[in-house]
Amino acid sequence: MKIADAKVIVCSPGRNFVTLKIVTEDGLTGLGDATLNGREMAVASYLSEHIVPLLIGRDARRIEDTWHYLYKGVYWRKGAVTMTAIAAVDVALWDIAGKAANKPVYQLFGGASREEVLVYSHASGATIDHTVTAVADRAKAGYRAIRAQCAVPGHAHSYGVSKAGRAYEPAERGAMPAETTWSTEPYLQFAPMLFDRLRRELGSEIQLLHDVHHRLRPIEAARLGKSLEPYHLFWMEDPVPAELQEGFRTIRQHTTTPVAVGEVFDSIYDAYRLIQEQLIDYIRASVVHAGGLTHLRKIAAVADLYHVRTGCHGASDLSPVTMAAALHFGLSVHNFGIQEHMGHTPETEQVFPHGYTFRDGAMHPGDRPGLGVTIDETLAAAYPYQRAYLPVARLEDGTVHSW
Ligand code: KDG
Ligand code: MG
Repeated sequence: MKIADAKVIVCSPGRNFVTLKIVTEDGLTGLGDATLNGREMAVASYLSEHIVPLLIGRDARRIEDTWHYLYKGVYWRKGAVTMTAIAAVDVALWDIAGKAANKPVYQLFGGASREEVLVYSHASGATIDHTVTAVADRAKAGYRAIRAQCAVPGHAHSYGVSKAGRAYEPAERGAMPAETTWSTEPYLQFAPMLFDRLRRELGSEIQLLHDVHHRLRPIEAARLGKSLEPYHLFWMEDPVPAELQEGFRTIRQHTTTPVAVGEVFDSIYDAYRLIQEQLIDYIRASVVHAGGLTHLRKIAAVADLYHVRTGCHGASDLSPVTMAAALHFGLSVHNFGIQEHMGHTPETEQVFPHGYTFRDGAMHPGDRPGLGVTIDETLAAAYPYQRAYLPVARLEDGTVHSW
């Protein structure tokens, strides 16, 4: 089953996506997502210039060998661009493996460990009232777990708040990134008020999540976690930037609010100390940015030893190909925790027809052979790439801060 062709498809049905399509001599096709938000063309070029020529003629069944050939063979290991490119190849090969076996990919991973994949949705608002309404609306739509974000009064640019009436989409098309301002103290005072209202109005059953988006220092995150304890969050996400894994010890010493981290991680090496020292509760590494299904399953296996569960990133910049792969992973992996489901625009759904489904707050990857996702290349061509950047954050005095 030799690889006969591989090509990179870049499209922008509402937002940019990079997709790798691999075709075998027998005519089987596999898709892999290679989207790295705001740096899409770096991965597209890495794939087409450096990886596609290596794939032609390789045995598509040798997934593990191909992973190491691309990881160790490059000499320059790790990094978001490299790991996203490797992930695209890996996921496309698992798609092909499923089709060759006439089985959904989760059946190649030991089968289903559960009946459904619990997902969480997003809700946000410009005020607490708006956020309470938005969370209640998501609950009415069937979600049992909801991430709540709210603009801090006087600080219009709080993370995760959608612009009136529109789905939240942080990347903006244009020549330069948008600039936003951030102020820690008002946020720390405000966040518990938000969750106090949410619990009083919506009760204790609904699972509430919150994303701090790397904005705090360890002692500030410890204070936030402590102040949120009465509202028993499912998790507090990315409380601090995680380059400094030791920083999580401070958070852990002070609070029982569960901690989730890892959407920007590219491999187990970003997370092993967090996992081994049980400094986190959920690992958010994703199929697309952490080396594909092959490597993410290894991360999950390490995490399982230390009571850490999975909570994969699933924002709109992770394409339906990644969503499908994440659902096959989530259905099969033993220590699954939750899967993010932000959803996609109708244009994106049309470009990537898929077999996964949502019902009563949970999803299922479906039983089509492979991943169960295709790409309509003619439609994709109608949405050409448009440069877009994630915002940059500054403190009120102009200092650059983590966005
Ligand atoms: O590309 C960046 C987004 O995916 C990220 O900002 C979304 O933090 C995010 C989340 O938890 O979904
Ligand atoms: Mg996040």
